[in-house]
Amino acid sequence: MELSEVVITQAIVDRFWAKFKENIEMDVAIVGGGPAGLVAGYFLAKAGKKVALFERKLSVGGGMWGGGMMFNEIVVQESAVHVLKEFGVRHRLYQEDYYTADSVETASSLIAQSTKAGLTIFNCMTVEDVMMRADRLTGLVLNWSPVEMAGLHVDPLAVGAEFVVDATGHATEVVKVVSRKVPGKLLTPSGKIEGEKSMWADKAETLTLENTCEVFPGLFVAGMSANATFGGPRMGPIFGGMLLSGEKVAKELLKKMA
Ligand code: 48F
Repeated sequence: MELSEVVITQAIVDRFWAKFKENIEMDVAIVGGGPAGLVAGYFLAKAGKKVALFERKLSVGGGMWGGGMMFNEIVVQESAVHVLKEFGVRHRLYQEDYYTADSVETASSLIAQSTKAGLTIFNCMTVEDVMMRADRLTGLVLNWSPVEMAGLHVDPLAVGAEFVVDATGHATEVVKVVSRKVPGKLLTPSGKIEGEKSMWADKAETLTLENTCEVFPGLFVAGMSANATFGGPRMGPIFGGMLLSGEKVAKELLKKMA
């Protein structure tokens, strides 16, 4: 049978719109497909929640692919090794408490396992704003990333979510929007974004976990975004805190939605 370009087009359009329509309302919307967002999506989907992740770039995986300075290995401490095991990532002991893993294997495993668990990923979509009611955040405002990149004046679309996770890394993009539009109301010590501090790996790894929480009604922060929001330091290419933060935010959300 001769393959038809028209059928190929119909198949893609039909399947994509079905997928998008299925996620116009969801339990949890995750912004950012780095390690924290992917791990959060995996555990939420595994628990049966309707969860979608929106990523600005063509590829998900965030800052994990390049390891440290493009040396494509990452370091993970003992306390987070169970997450590597959960995702089937091979890892090796380097010295007590320090494990290494191939960053490409880790990123690709997080993507493969989270989608297989039921996480829907929309790439090339940028979250440019949030949907808000009097007392809480109720969803996301989306546009195609090429629209943003070309500076085209095209109105966005909105999707509803019971909860949103800002997993946008150093940029803290969702928190920034909320802070700009509802000034002084974040659940941080100052009510504003405290701002990321310079590198201190040990402190940062502990704080990443502590800072993973609800920062505005309906909005949680995870990963590097949690540290930047609450004024924690950066940590460089040790990724245990990111993995544990994704796991923690999923647990907290499952408690909230129980
Ligand atoms: O930066 P990223 O990997 O965040 P993370 O999960 O992990 C941080 C580490 O990679 C590393 C580190 C720790 O060792 O310090 O930096 O906290 O992934 C964030 C993703 O969010 C996307 C961005 O393209 C990246 O892939 N992103 C950022 N803003 C938006 C967005 C937005 N407005 N809409 C959609 N995606």
